[in-house]
Amino acid sequence: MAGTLDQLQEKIASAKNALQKSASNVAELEKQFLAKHGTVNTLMAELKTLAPELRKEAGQLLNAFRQEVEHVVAGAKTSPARAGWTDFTMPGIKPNTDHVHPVSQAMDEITRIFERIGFIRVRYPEVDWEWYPFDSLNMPKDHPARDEWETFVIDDPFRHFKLGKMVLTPHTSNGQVREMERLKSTPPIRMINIARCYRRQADVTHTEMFHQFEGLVVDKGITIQHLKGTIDHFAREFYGPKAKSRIRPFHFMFTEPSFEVDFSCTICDGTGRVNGEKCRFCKSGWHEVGGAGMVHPNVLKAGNIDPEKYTGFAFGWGIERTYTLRKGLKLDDIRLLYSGDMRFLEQF
Ligand code: FA5
Repeated sequence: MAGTLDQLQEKIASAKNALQKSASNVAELEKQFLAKHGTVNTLMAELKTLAPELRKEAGQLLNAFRQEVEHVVAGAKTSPARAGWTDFTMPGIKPNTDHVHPVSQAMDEITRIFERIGFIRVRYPEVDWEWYPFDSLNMPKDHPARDEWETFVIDDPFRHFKLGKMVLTPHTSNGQVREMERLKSTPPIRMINIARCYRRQADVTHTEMFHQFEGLVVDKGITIQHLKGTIDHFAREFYGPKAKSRIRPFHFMFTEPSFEVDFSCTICDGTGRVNGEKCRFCKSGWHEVGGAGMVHPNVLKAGNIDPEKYTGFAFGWGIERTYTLRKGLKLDDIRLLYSGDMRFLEQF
């Protein structure tokens, strides 16, 4: 019996319905609709049952259906859930893993430089009783020298009657007497203390949170020569073989004598001139990075070490400052280091 166009259209409609509802993967779709005995070919075979004058229109309907099937199968190929497979050769999406922050890189490098010459890396609290950053360092209560450290004080209901108020440590020197206590007041001491510090300061060369590294050496017969030798060693290791250091007289309550420490400029190699003109990075050939000196006898006493038997030196420098003086690292504003701006940080 000859088929009718209506019957064929009904069959195509139910096949389209099955196609839309199908959640099968690519292989199953191809098998069900496009294979030799699949729906498309089965319907095509019905063409022969139609009267010749109906075949042209029926053929167009069937071709449209085939294209719809092919479109659905092509879509399924790009959908991993329907494709049933994954192309592991496709380039992946690069994860934004990034890298270690420049200040952390500097801390690792500084640690290694000092560990190689026998220093031991330690860490002490960033929130500490004022005894450690002040009183134990020969700065009695209410001494005006404390003002220089512009310290954040913690609202602490448990104020210690001997150790005083709690503060955010404004310098790593709070580690000096803590290290003497850790070693039960028994030299030799060779400490490198790297920590965050906090001060009420914010401008292009200061941040409220910054990092310092503090060296402390105490033993019999320690002199300024040991201090200068250590500073020179650090300069060469960190800035390169041509780097030089110099110490200038200064005043700290916890060292006597005290010095400010400068490193030669890495742009003009300490000459102060580039191509006959004044070096625009340093203007003088030198950059100041922090303080140093011979440990004051009162500090040794606060750590229960006999200043008649032992002497020591200490230094404390800013990591951000020390790092940004490296060759090619002209940083107009050190606050950029903590801006979280990836365009800036990705350069390091
Ligand atoms: C001190 O903090 C002394 N404790 C250093 C010291 C240690 C002297 C041991 C003697 C013996 P000063 O306040 O100068 O010193 O700070 C040292 C360095 O820390 C500065 O030269 C600077 O490089 C860095 N620094 C200080 N304040 C800030 C700040 N707000 N932001 C960034 N870096 C800072």
